[in-house]
Amino acid sequence: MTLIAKEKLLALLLEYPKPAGIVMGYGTAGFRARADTLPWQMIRIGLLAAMRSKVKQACVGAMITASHNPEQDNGVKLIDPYGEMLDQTWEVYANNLSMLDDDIHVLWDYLETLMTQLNIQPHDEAIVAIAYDTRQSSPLLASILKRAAQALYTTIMDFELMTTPQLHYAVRCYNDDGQYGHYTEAGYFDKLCTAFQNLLEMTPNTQRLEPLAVDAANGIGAMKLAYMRQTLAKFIQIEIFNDGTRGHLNDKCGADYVKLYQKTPEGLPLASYTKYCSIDGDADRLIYFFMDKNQQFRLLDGDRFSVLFASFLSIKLNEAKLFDDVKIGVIQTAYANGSSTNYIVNTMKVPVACVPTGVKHLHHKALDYDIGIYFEANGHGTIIFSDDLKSKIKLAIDDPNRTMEERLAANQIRAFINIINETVGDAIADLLATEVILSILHLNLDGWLNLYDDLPQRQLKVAVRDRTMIQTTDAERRCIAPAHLQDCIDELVSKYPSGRAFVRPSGTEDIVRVYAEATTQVEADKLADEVRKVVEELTK
Ligand code: 16G
Ligand code: MG
Repeated sequence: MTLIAKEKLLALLLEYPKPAGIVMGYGTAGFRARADTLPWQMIRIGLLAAMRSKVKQACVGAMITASHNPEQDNGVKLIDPYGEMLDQTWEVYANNLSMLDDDIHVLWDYLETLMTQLNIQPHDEAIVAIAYDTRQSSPLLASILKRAAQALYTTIMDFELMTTPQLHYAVRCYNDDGQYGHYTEAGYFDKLCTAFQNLLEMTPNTQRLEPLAVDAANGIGAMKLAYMRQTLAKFIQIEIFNDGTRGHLNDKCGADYVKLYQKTPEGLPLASYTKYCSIDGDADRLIYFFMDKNQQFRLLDGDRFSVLFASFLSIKLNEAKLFDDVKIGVIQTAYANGSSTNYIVNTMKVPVACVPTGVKHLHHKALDYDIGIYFEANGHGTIIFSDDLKSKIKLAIDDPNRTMEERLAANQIRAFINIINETVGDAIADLLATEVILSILHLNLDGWLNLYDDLPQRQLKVAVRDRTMIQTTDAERRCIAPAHLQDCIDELVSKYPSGRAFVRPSGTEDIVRVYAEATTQVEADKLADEVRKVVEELTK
């Protein structure tokens, strides 16, 4: 049997050889590169997916996407049984496999060593769920991954076209025996749409929802939103633009473009709607925006979702008389605007934790709370609710000694939980959650934006000789290497009222990122530039 596996693998290695000298690391969001340099990597990741499934004795996911990157790129990341990102200790195995050349004996030896170490057999059962985004390169890459996993006696669930959060959801549901929901696409949409509808219908005096124009980045989200658009037409008019029929994926559109360039995407009718939002190429990021009365572009980013979601949940917990029994918290990264942190801590009285960049860090920290709300400023985030919280809500709903108002609030929280995709940030789920809150709290985008004023900020990229020279601590807010860099930054920052700045090596590009904020844009720009100069000087 092992011989057959070996033969199958050998055939794959011959068909998709590893280019000489290529080096690739499992980064913050898996392997990502130009699509034509990826086939060999799919063999390794297919093997790893099979091994992971055997060890966990559960289904794992493999998502093929390069998210907001251009069409010619692609990537792959693995999803653990609970719908979360691959365990970090396994990133090491991914990197080890990636380093091995096409020698079947060496590769097989490594697999055998790993199997002994992990106490698994080649024939142990394995299930891998595969899905991909709309990139032209995706089906081929998926088929290679599939064949590699099958060589290790793996059953494949082939979901084909799906958003990243959909696959996370499907893996979780499959392993949860349907407790979290049904793992099919219909199961996912039914859960979200039904919860949205329930929450609106049970709430008295909701505000009519204004039509929403969605920039779907010419990606997979457009296709999936089309179904939702129909199902929810009675409640909200959702119009989909950049649906892939004309433009290119993520090209001058999508959440990353809008956030990065702080401007409207191409392909939207800008005078016609009061509300716009952009999702990214695999629909796990969401950004809202609108044109104000002076026709100025106004952005609502990830920090704003944290504020909106935490406000709503705090209000409902208070109404349900549950606030004091529940540990609610917001998790941010150093990129969160200082004003948002200030507003959440001082006005809303909700604690904020800061963690390093990357969804896995935010997600992990969010598990410390009954309600852990996490968003990166770039629009990637969700909420996690503890089992204990869910039981408390259920008890409150059924408790005849509670007032109608308390029970209604508990019921609203329960319906809201069902709109949220707890496994990972989900643009479609977050969009529905946002709309429903705006309707219940009678907010328009202007009112939401006016909850607090952002501090002006500036981000810069600095090219350095070796970005690993920069080492950080305290959730990337302070530098410990090179020597004196932090002292220099501290001195520069002290000259600016409300000034803040930090530097960190990028996890996705060969550069160092500088962030600065201050009370005016001129000052934020100046501070960023001064920090850039010391970074350049000390990394020469
Ligand atoms: C990846 C991360 C994203 C993070 C970004 C930072 C995931 C799924 N994605 O795209 O969360 O904001 O990297 O990039 O974790 P940087 O290290 O280049 O600043
Ligand atoms: Mg994405």
